[in-house]
Amino acid sequence: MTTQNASTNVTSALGKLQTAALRVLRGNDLGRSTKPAPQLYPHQWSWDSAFIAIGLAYHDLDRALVELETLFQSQWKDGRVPHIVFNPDAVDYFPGPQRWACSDVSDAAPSDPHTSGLIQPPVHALAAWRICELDIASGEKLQSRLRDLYPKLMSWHRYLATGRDPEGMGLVSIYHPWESGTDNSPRWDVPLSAVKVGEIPLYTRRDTKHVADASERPTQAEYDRYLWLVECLKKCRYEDERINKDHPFIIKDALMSAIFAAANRALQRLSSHLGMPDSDRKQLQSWEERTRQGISKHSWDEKTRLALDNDMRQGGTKIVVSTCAGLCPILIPEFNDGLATICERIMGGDFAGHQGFKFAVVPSTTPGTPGYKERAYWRGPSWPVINWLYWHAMREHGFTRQAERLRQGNLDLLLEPEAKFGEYFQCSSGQQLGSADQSWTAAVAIDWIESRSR
Ligand code: 2M8
Repeated sequence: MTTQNASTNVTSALGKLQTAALRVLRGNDLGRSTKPAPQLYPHQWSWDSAFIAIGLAYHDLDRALVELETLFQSQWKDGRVPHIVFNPDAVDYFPGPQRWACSDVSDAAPSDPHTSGLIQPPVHALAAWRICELDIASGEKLQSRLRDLYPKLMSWHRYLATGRDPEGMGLVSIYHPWESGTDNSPRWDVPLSAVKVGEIPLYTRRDTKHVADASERPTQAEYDRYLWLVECLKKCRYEDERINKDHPFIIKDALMSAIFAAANRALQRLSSHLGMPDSDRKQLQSWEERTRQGISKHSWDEKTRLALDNDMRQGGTKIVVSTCAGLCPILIPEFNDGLATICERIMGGDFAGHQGFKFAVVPSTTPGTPGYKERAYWRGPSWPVINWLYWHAMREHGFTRQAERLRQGNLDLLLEPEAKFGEYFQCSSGQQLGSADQSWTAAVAIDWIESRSR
C-alpha cells in the first residue's frame, strides 16, 4: 500500500468514527441536555455534560452551550453545581430524587427539576472556554450568552474555594466517592472501610440490571456504604459546616483540586476575553496559585512520584495507592517545574506504557496496586475521558510528542470494531466494559479527531 493510500484509509476510518460518535450524542440527546448513556445513566450528569459540550462544540456551538446552560439552571443558591440533574421522565435509576430529598432538607436546592446533593469535578470552565474560542473563530454569535453564564461559573468556583476548602489548604474536599467521578477507585478503600454503616432504608439497585456482568460494577457492600453516606449528608442538610463537623468521609481530593486549578486558568481566559473586571482574574489567579501550593505541600509524594489524596478523618494522612488520579499535577499550569517528570510517568510502565496493555492508554489503576481489578469499575480499566484530560494538559504544556502517542493509543482502541464508545475498557484486551454508546467517550473521540487538523 502506498503512503498516500494508507493515509486516505486512516482519514476515512476516522471520518466514520466521527460520524458514529455524533450519532451516539444525538441518540442520547434529551433536548436541552444529554444523558451519559442510553439506559444506565438516564439523567444529566455534571462533568459528563462538560465533556459532551466540548465534543458538540465542533458541530453545533449553540447546542454545546445549551448543555452547560441547562446544567447551570440547576445550580444551588450556594453556588454548587449538582452532580445529577434529574430527568422527570426517567424513573429507572437509583438513587432517585426521593432518596436525595435535597429540596426537602435544604433551601439552597432547586426543586424543579430535582437534583442530587453532591458535586463532581469542575471541568465546566474548560468547556465554556472551548465554546468561546470556537465562537470567536465563527463570528462571535454567542458572546452575550457566555456573559450570562460567566457569573454562574464564578460562583461555582467560589463555592469550591470556600465551602469545600474551609481550612484554606488549597485542596477541594469531597464527601462521597461519587463526587470524585472515579467512584469505585481503590483511592477510597481505606477511608470507606472506617465508615460504620448504620440503618439504610430498603433499596433496589438498578445499575446491575443494565450491565450484564455484575463484576464490572461496585459490590453490594460498597453500595451500602455509598447509600449510608447519602443518609449522613441528608442529616446534615447538605450544609458544609455541619458536614465538616459530623460527616465520616472527608477527603482532600487531589484530582478534583488539580482540575479546579486548570479550570481557574480557563476561566481567567474567558474573563479576559469577555472584558470582565480585573478583580475577578486576581481572584481566579489566587485560587489557581493556592491549589498549586496545596498539591505541592500536602498531596505530592516524592516516594511514589504521585499526588495522593488526604484523609481528613485521619488527620490528613495520605492515601497511598497508585491510580490515574496520582498523575493529576500534569493539569496544573507551572506545577513546580515537575511537569516533565509527570509526563514521563503518564507514558511510563505503570500507566500508558505498561507492557501488558494492548493500547497505549492510561488505566484507572496501576496493575498490581492493592484494590486493582482488571475489569472492575474504576479499579483497572481505562476511561477515555481521563485520558483526554491528561492528553489535553500535556498538549497545553508543550509535551506534544507524548500527547500525540496518548491520542493515538486511544484512537486505536476506539477504532476497534467492538469498541462501541464504551464507558470503559479492559487494558490488556481493549474489550468494551460497562455501558456502550457512552456520550463522553463519543465527545472526546470527536475532539481527538478534530485535533488532528489543529
Ligand atoms: C458514574 O457514576 C454514577 C454515580 O454518579 C454511577 O455509577 O451511577 C461515574 O463514572 C461518574 O464519573 C460519571 O459521571 C457517571 C455518569 O457517566 O457514572
